[in-house]
Amino acid sequence: MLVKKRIIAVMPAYNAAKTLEKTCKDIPKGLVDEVILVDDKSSDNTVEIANKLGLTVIAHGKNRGYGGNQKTCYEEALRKGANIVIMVHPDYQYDSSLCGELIRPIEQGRFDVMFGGRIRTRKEALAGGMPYQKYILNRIFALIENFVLGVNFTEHFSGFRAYSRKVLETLPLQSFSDDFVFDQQLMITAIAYGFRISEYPVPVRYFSEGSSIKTIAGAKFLLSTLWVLFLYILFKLKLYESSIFYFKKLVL
Ligand SMILES: Nc1nc2c(ncn2[C@@H]2O[C@H](COP(=O)(O)OP(=O)(O)OP(=O)(O)O)[C@@H](O)[C@H]2O)c(=O)[nH]1
Ligand SMILES: [Mg+2]
Repeated sequence: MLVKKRIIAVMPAYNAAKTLEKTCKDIPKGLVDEVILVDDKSSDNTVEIANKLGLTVIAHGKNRGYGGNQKTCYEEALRKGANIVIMVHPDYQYDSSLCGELIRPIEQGRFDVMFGGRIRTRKEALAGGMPYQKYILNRIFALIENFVLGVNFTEHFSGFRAYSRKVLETLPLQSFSDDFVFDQQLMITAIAYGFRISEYPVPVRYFSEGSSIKTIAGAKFLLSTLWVLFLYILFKLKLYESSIFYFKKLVL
C-alpha cells in the first residue's frame, strides 16, 4: 500500500514582502502539506504577510544569512516529520508552479535530490534577465564543478531544490556555512556521499523585486565554492577529512 509522503515547502525569507504572496499562490494546490517560512530579520512586513497567508512562521531574532536561515528551515521541517522538503525562494525568482516536477522523482524513489536547472541557451538566460556577468560566471563554474565532481549538471547555482529526508538527516548541515556557500556545501557533500541527484528544466527570472546576491557576497561565494571543491578533491584522494567530509559517512 502506497504510504502518502509528508511534503513540506520551506522558504528562507529576507525582505520578501513584495513577492511572497504570488510565490505561494503558484504552488500547486494540495501538493505540499505545510509551508514553513523562516524570516531572517526582514525590515519589511514579510512576517505579517506570511501570517496572513497562514504559513508556519519562524522569525529569527537576528539576521543569520541564507545558509543560517536554511538550517532552521530543515531542522523545523524534519521535526514536523517531512519525508520530502522543497526549498522555494519567496522572491518569486523560481517558478513555484513546477514544485511537483522536483518532488515526484524523489517520491518515486528514483532520486534523493532534485534541482531546477535554468540554463539551456544563452539567449533564453539573458532574455530571462540574468545579468551577463552572472551568466558567464555560472557557465565557468558549471564547467569546473562538473569536471571536479564528475557530474553533468546544466548549472550549480540553482536555488530551487528538493531533498529526501535521508539526505537532510545524513549530511552535517549544522556544520555548513551560514552564508550563500551553504547550497554548494550541501550539493557537493551529497555527491561525495553518493546520493542520486538530477534536475528539471525551469525558467530564468530576474527582475527588480527579486532579491539577488550582491557583488561582494557574490565574490565571497565563488571563492568559498572553490575552497569546498579543493576540500572535496582532498577527500576523494583520502588525503584529508574536513568538518563536512567524513570518510566514515559514505552511503554507498
Ligand atoms: N540576501 C539575503 N537573502 C536571504 C538572507 N536570508 C534569507 N535570504 C533569502 O534567501 C534567498 C536567496 O537570496 P537571494 O538574495 O535571492 O540570492 P539568489 O537569488 O540566490 O541570488 P542570484 O544567484 O543572484 O539569483 C532569498 O529568498 C532571500 O529572501 C540574507 O541574509 N540575505
Ligand atoms: Mg533571489
